[in-house]
Amino acid sequence: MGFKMGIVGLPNVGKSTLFNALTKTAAAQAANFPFCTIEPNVGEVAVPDARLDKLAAIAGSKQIIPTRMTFVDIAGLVKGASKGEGLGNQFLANIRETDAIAHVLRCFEDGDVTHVEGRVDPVADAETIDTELMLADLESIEKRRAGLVRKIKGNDKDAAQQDRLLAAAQEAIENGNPARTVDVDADDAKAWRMLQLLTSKPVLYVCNVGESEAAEGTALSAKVGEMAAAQGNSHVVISAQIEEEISQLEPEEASMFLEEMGLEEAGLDRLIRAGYDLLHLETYFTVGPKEARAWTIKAGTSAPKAAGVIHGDFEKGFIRAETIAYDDFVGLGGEGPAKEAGKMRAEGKSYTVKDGDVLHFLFNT
Ligand SMILES: Nc1nc2c(ncn2[C@@H]2O[C@H](COP(=O)(O)OP(=O)(O)O)[C@@H](O)[C@H]2O)c(=O)[nH]1
Ligand SMILES: [Mg+2]
Repeated sequence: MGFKMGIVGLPNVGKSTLFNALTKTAAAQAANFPFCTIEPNVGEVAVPDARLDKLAAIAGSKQIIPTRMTFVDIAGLVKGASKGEGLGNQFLANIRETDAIAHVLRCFEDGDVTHVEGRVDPVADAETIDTELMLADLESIEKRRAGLVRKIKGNDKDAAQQDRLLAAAQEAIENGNPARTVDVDADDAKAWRMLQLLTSKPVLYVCNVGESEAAEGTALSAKVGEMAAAQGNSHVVISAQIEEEISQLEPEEASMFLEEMGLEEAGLDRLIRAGYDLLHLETYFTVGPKEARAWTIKAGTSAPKAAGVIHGDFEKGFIRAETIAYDDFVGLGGEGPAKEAGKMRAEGKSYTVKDGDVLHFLFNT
């Protein structure tokens, strides 16, 4: 499946610093995982999950393979981007392809680092970027609606549906609200997603604070928090610079460093998990002596579709999923004891996979 988060924000707010730290730390943490930077600005990171290590320890798995998320460092967003300033349309195309947005806001004061607007004001910065994205959406909505007129006259149902959804987005944006504020019926959800509107993507604000401020946050990051809450979005407080330093340390050194800074865990772990929550993602596991592996699904995914994440053939030939809940697997001490205790369930096609399920799929080839 592969979920993708775009890192956006004004220039010089710390996007690349964060992206580099993110990918380096993930590479170091997931020693077993063939980490890759796909392109200079695209990286896959392991999703930290302590449950996977526990399962592997119980089953004596030789290899641990975490599930992954993709991050993209999207440069070129400046005021006027929707009119082609900066990298203009190129960055817009990059954002379209993501599932969600991590919006980095500069909350650190540093006279040596130029702010494009000459002042540090994360709430105003957020508005600048949101405005550009809304303008870009508006332009594409108008173009697309014009292109649909003829099809609608020809009674094309899909075109009518698209137009209805585009009209709803247009109305929201014209009132100053991003497309994500539109209530979409379940029947329209797929068509809505296919529209790929920039402001329909879920967003998470990332407050980049100074090194000494990561534990407590600052007055500026608190303001961002208020703004996010008012919008129904979430935010995380991170110091990109600390994260970069951590990414260069050995794991033991890193935990000592975190303690010194008064931090419980690396901000990157929080960021990745927040992204996971934002996208309503869940994890199921496959566990055996060879490997323990985590797989990502959307909440509410059926067993055959979950099997399809591993391989299309698993979905096509799905027979059933032998299922053990995570708590049973760990509480009873593994697959054998769980089975003896009657905690291994045979689940069919209509089963909705639950977060933490340990699954074994049976399928026809
Ligand atoms: N003081 C300070 N400088 C930072 C921090 N994060 C990034 N920078 C600096 O800000 C500049 C721009 O950072 P960069 O990550 O390239 O920003 P981007 O344009 O958003 O990708 C670089 O010189 C960074 O070293 C931070 O938390 N504190
Ligand atoms: Mg950059």
